[in-house]
Amino acid sequence: METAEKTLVKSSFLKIQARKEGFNVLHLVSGRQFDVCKATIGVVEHFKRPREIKLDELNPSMHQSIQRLINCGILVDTAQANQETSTTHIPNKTLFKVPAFDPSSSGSKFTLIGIPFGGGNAESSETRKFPHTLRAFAEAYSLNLNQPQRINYNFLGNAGQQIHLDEWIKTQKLADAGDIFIHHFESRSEIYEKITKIFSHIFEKGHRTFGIGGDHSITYPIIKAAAQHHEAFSVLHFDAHTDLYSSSYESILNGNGLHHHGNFVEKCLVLPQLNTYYQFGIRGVNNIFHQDAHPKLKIMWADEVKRKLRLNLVDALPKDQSYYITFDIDVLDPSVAPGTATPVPNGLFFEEILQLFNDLEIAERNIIGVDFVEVNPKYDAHNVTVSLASQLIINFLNLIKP
Ligand SMILES: [Mn+2]
Repeated sequence: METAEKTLVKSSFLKIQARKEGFNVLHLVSGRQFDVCKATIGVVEHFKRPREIKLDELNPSMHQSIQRLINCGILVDTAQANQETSTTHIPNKTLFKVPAFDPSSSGSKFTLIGIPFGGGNAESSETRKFPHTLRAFAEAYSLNLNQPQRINYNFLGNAGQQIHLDEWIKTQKLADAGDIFIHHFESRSEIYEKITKIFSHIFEKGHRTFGIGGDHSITYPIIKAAAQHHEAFSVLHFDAHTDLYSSSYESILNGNGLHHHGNFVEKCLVLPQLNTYYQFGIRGVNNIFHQDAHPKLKIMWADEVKRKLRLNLVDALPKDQSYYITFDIDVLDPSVAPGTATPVPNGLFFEEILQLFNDLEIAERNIIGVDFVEVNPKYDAHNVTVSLASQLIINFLNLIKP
């Protein structure tokens, strides 16, 4: 039997309020609430400073109640205290009512995971609210991806094609890992490291990930995690922008600066595991001087997508390799997706996006992960963009081969 000697400390993420009878403890990381009695609060306060304790020397009822406080995250083992916020927490209601993700499971789950972080985009930090907005929208419309027989696939557009979604649902392989906890005192570098760590654990177990941002800076830490567990892959990047906009003082490639939402692709391009970085939908005056300047970079401009030009680029996508997909909502035309910080006119329309997915044969490819970024609920009147984003996210779940 392992020794039960531990050093425990009260979690620093508790909000304790006195009630008429007893106390209410809100755990700020997990969002869970507990009603407890005065004696329990006494125990919790005893651990205001770290204290050593031998669990098996306690009387059984005290042992049990301390174990319960540990399970609820109210008391923390000091050996793990710095990991308290580097995990995700399953919300009471999961997104699209899919099963909750079990971090100890291995296999081939498609794991939804919210990244409520907008600090990589100075003008649009409110992208951090999208995971919550999406969850609330899905809940309000009772979007349920747990019952395949009830889905009318006509809602997807694209001639109502049911491709892979039924199989994901029937095999119970969709899972919700909840949102990553991000505290406003954490630095950007700490947050990016945390994202890499959390995604790395999921990739390590053989799962696929579906990251829901957040601004586009979250993509590099995810791709970095993917590169730790996949020997070689390419990226399919849908965006109005190349996200290669480093200025001379942003010396990110020298390792002494941090990337942001508009230059993270530069960091991806130097990863040895990255084969080719394909971009689709690039357009507008902010790209007036941009071209395929890097040997790993291939751009299909918005006009080429619309007029089905340069399809040889699509034909050249190798079938025998893995792909990671990153989708910036601003690849769509601002008239259909206004809720984003850096809209660019002459974008793609919904049908054109679906056609492009068809041309790229995404449904037949091995996709290791997807992320969906840059929806800013602040600029989104009447949930137009959130509604379209929900639909596109389900389109992706339908397209990706289990
Ligand atoms: Mn963009």
